[in-house]
Amino acid sequence: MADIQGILDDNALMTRIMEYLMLVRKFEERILDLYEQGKLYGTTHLGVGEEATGVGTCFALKPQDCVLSSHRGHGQTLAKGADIKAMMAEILGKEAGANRGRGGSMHIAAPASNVYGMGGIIGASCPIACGMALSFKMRGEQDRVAAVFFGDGATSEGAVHEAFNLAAVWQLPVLFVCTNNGYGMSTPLRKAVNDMDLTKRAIPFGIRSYEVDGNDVLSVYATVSEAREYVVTRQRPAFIVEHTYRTSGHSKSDVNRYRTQEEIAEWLDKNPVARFSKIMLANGFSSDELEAIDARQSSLIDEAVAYAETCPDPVATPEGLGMEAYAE
Ligand SMILES: Cc1ncc(C[n+]2csc(CCOP(=O)(O)OP(=O)(O)O)c2C)c(N)n1
Ligand SMILES: [Mg+2]
Repeated sequence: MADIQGILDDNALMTRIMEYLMLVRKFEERILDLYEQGKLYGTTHLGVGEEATGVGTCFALKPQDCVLSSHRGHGQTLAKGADIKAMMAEILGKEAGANRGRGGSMHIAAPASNVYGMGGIIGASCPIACGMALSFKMRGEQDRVAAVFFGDGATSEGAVHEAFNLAAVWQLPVLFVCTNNGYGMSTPLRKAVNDMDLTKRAIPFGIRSYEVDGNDVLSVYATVSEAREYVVTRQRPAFIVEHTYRTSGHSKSDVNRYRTQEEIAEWLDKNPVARFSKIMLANGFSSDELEAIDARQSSLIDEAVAYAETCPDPVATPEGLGMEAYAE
């Protein structure tokens, strides 16, 4: 595994990780708040409790690496560097949004940060990641990977297995990242698969796999760094299973009848943000410093919401219907 001590000794990196864990958590809590005020269209899928997966993974990537997300990708998109104001405006359906307000919570892209979009079709981003990685290979871009996030439920989708096969046969630099939160909507993983060890999904394709405690941001960072190194030096895909849990519901229509309050409480105790705060305190940061980070991140969210709320709504015209559906 890559060097965790090296991260612990890097105060600037530690601070940035904490900033993003807090930013992602606060961003999603505010989205919930805005949703409950009736300010969002459609639904939204929050990853409260899963912050360390997006932050740890995207921090281990390089700026030139491309990311594709699933429906639960706010944290990943933010951590890869997407503009928070453009994201907030998108979620509020505004013309100034990342996708001009046409995509909403589930379809945010930020090409300037090499984030090529979240998406609602489970598993469908995996073949797209293969196409991206193929383009890197054809252009001779050796130090570039396509990282694609998907859930445990998606691992039973044909598209994921087809993408594994293609990536293995064509030796593509794809980092397949499974955020295993134990559920696909209300279906627990134990009822969806015969063998809960998802790393075995990579075996038939000869793909190297890794697994990590997805609530431990430093382990995620170190594991993804190691996997990325393997992908670029060997020019082969890798599969990472990050074990985590969403304490938020599947989406806004989730009434949580499929799991117990005890189970949720148990995972609230493993909350990755609080867990990393303890690591910061044990490594020389003061509670005043943590409070200052917390306040700064709250201000960023306040500014993003204030900005988004004043942005104009998109104007619907017949000519505009196809806009933003295709790249020009
Ligand atoms: C191809 C496809 N099948 C079914 C759905 C409906 N659906 C939306 S989210 C979801 C569960 C996905 O579970 P998982 O992959 O574990 O991701 P998580 O929601 O847990 O992050 C399903 C079945 C869909 N969007 N696309
Ligand atoms: Mg899941």
